[in-house]
Amino acid sequence: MAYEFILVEPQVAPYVALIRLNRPKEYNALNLQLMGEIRDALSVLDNDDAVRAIVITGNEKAFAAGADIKQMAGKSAVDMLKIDQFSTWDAIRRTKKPLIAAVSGFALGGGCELVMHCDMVVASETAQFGQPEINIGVMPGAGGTQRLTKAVGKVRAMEMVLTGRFISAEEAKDAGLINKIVPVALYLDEAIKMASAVAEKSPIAVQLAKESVLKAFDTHLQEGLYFERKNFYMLFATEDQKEGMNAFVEKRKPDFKGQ
Ligand code: DAK
Repeated sequence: MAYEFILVEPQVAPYVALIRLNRPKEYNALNLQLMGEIRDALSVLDNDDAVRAIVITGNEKAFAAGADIKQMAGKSAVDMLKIDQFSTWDAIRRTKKPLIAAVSGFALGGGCELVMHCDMVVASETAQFGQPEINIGVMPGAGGTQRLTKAVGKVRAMEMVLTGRFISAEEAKDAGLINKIVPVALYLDEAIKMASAVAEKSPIAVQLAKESVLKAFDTHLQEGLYFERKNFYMLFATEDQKEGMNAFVEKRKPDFKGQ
C-alpha cells in the first residue's frame, strides 16, 4: 500500500514490523490522513503471519506533537461528529498484536494518546509527554483523561491535563507511563529489541495475554479473572503450548508456529 505520511517496514527484524510517522516539518502532527494511514497499516500488519510485534515511532525531535491544530481550528462540533475520528482510534485500539512505541522528543496531545494506545513504551532521554489541549481551549479527546489517569494517577494526570505541563522521560518512567529510557541514539534499536523479545514467543499466547491485560482496564476484577481463565484454558488447544512445554522438558529452545 502507498502511504504519504508514514513509512512502513514490514520486517525491520524477524517477525517485527516498523511504522514511522513521517511529517517531520510539522512535528508529525496527526492529521486525518496520517491517522487513517496508521489504521490501514496496522490492519495489514495485524493480518500478516510474518509479523508478530509492531513498533511505532516518529523521529528524534518528535514522536507526534498532537492532532493537527491547523486542520482542526475551523471545525464545528457537527464537522467533528461527522468526521468521526473515533472509529479510526478505536480500530487502532483493536490491534491484536503488541504495539511498542519508540518515543523521542515531543509526544503531546493525540501523540501522547497514541503512545498510550501502545502496549509498551521505550523513550529516549529527550522525550517529553504532555496533554496540552487546555492551552488551545479544549481537552484530551482520545483517551487522555482516562488512560493517563490510570497510568500516572489522579493528581499527576490532573496537573498535566489542567495546566498542560509536559513531563520528562524520567518523570514518565517514575509515574509508570513508559517502560525504559535510553540514550537518543538507541531508542529505536531498544524498542525493536523489546519487540523481538515478544516476537520469539507464541503469537497466539501473546495475543490472548495482551487481550487479557487490556481487559483489566475495562472491567472489575472477578470478570477479568474469568476472562483470563478462559484464555488460559484456550491456549491448551494450541500446538504452541505443546511445543513450549515439550521444549522445556527436552531442554531446547521452542519453535513457535502460531498454531
Ligand atoms: N498541529 C499542527 N502543526 C503543528 C503542531 C500541531 N499539533 N505542533 C507543531 N506544529 C508545527 C508548527 O506549527 C510549526 O510549523 P510552521 O510554523 O513551521 O509551519 C512546526 O510544527 C514546528 O513547531 P514550532 O515552531 O512551534 O516548534 P517549537 O520547537 O517552538 O515548539 C511544540 C514545539 C511541540 C512545543 C509546539 O509546536 C507546540 O506546542 N505544538 C502544539 C502542541 C499541542 O498543543 N498539541 C495538542 C494538539 S490537540 C480526537 C483525537 C485526538 C485529539 C483530538 C480529538 N478524537 C478522536 C476526536 C487530539 C488533540 C490534540 O492533540
